[in-house]
Amino acid sequence: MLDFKLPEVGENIKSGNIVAILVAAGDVVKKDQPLLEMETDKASLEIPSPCDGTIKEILIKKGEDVKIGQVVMRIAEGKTSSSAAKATPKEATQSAPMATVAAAKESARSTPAVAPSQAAPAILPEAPVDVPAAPSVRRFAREIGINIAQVPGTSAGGRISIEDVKAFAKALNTGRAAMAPAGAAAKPLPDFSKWGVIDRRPMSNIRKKTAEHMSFCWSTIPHVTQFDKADITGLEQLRKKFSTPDRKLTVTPFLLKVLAAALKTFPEFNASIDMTAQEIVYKKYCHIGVAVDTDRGLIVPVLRDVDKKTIFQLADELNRTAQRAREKKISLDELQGGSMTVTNLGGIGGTQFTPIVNWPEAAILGVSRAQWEPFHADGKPAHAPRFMLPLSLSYDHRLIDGANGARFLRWVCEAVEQPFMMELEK
Ligand code: CAO
Repeated sequence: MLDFKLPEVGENIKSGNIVAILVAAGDVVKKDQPLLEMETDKASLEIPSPCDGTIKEILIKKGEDVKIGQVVMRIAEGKTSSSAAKATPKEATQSAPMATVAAAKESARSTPAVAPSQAAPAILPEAPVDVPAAPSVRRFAREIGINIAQVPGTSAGGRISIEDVKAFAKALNTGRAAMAPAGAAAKPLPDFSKWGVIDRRPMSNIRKKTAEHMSFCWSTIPHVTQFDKADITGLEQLRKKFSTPDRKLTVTPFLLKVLAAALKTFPEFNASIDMTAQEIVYKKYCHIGVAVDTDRGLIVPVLRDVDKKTIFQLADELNRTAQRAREKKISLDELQGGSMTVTNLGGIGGTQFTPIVNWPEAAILGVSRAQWEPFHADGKPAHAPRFMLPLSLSYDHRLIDGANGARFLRWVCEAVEQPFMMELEK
């Protein structure tokens, strides 16, 4: 008969509150099967059985504060007990839960977070012990295939409730992992007024949607950003030559045209990854989103069939669309169905930036401000300066390999460096 004592569960933890007793007298238990749920002021955890056996007597009650080392159960050890279970009671009771804690910590360190769409009970790591959730909540999350470490807690101190787990699961099921925005809301901010005057204002709808969508894109897509520069000295001459007061011709429509051709050459950039079906969706159309800065925030209307339009047509459509976006005239339909997005911050400034891929697209082209730069051919003294356009391509690394990311961007650079190849009218 083993007098099972409440084992050591961590440094400086002297006692804990029993929140649930998971077995009854007479139950046959296996080694490592949870017997108790206990909460300490540092963590919530399950106390596993040190051996195979039969519970003979339970000496504590739910809600009771129990000291480390106190005998909590009597267990008749079964014949199939492992060597660990046959160790002296002291060794057994002290080593098992510590191993669980250590394993959980190790698991939390070494196992990457499971992507929401991939969450499956079989591959879920044990939640780290410092995730603030009761064992019953952890168990519920485990049972429905949710990694508790990813669930934002909405109770005091970010504690995770069963309702939080359900809300998270619901968000996953509807394909909208609202994890990040909920998490942001869940984590209480400090009281900033302690340090000075503050002003709180409600978020606009655009801000809410942008926050939710950006968090989702950022947490779902493994991003890589590739940087390059295109020599647009020739393009700049062409642009100025054809720009009129009636038709503003900027670098953006040229890039749209080049991107349309690049998407045909590199079909994996005009694709979406479907992790659920384990398939890649290749699109045969070429619709490109353009990020527009409005006084209400960022809007990304999509220009349709960019490959079939001339640069002049694209310039006109871009100007009209940007204007309509700023006048709140863009419909929901116009914001959907993009193959890829271009975001040009060059009119504002900056040397490079790392744009976030606009899910479910696979890539986004960031454009920074073109600048005149000295040009040294073969290490010789500088020739006439060249007008260089910094480009940054962020892409979904699940779908696109780094070498293809570099090839795609180089291709784009070389295409804009040969503006005489571009057909303005066709
Ligand atoms: N380098 C140098 N100059 C540039 C440039 C660049 N990359 N891009 C634009 N310019 C110049 C234009 O030629 C124009 O010059 P002039 O005033 O002398 O005619 C001026 O900057 C303003 O251009 P624009 O930005 O209005 O025009 P556009 O067609 O290139 O861009 C649009 C249209 C809608 C993309 C842009 O107005 C806009 O809203 N950009 C912001 C996008 C944004 O917020 N992105 C962030 C999203 S988060 O990733």
